[in-house]
Amino acid sequence: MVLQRIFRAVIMGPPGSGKGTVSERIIKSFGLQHLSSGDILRRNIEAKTELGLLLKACIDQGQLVPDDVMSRLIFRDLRALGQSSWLLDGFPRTVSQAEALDDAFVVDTVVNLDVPFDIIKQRLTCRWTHLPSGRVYNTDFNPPQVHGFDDLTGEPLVQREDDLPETVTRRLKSYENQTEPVLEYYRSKGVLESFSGTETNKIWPHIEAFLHRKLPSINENVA
Ligand code: G5P
Ligand code: MG
Repeated sequence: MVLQRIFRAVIMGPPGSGKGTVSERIIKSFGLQHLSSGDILRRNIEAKTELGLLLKACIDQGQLVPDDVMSRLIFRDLRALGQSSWLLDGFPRTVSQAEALDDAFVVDTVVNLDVPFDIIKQRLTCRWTHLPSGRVYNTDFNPPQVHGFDDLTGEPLVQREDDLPETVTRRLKSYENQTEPVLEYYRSKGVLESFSGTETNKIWPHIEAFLHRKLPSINENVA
């Protein structure tokens, strides 16, 4: 599908709800640019800068990175995308981040993945990630063709340190306290669309149909 007008979307959901997995499908079907806050942070950590050390400390403890640091990093990358349509994954995660985003860009829609916490805990213990691209695998759900290696590049996969069970519990707590209010923020603006379920393959057709309905109406507005 070729977009005729700039379309800006956010994907939200608890840690491990499938934001990265669903984002991959959205960008493939709808051609949006994908920006993941977690991937940006992990690339900074890989670069072993002073900032990277601070970020690693927050992430390993299952805490959010301070709003000003996160916003600075994400807005720099968003500006670099210019007039493209994009899908933002993992940002905003606090009401103050949502307000900062609203000041800078119009968000057309927010897709929220509503997946039970017990399902999430199970999934994250089996996740393997290709750090340079952010591609995710799962030994049960979507295993790589060769165990431990990325399908496209053949490079090694790693398990994220913040996927340790006690860190996952802390991440879920910080989601409840700091990120759930963002859902209310977007609900009151009338742009939130929630999709509930325990399996990505069952949720996906609903998201795809929703975005197909949403995008033509945006194109018509331009005509
Ligand atoms: P991240 O990197 O944004 P989280 O915690 O929001 O991390 P995460 O862990 O990346 O989210 P996800 O993207 O929602 O999860 O889920 P995913 O990777 O697609 O799927 C999880 C696993 O389940 C994968 O193995 C996948 O294959 C599998 N899976 C998917 N669907 C199914 C299914 O149907 N069945 C099964 N069995 N498996 C499935 O953020 C990391 C940290 O960075 C900081 C915070 O410290 C955060 O904790 N951070 C921020 N701090 C401040 N502000 C922000 N805006 C920040 N953004 C990030
Ligand atoms: Mg992710």
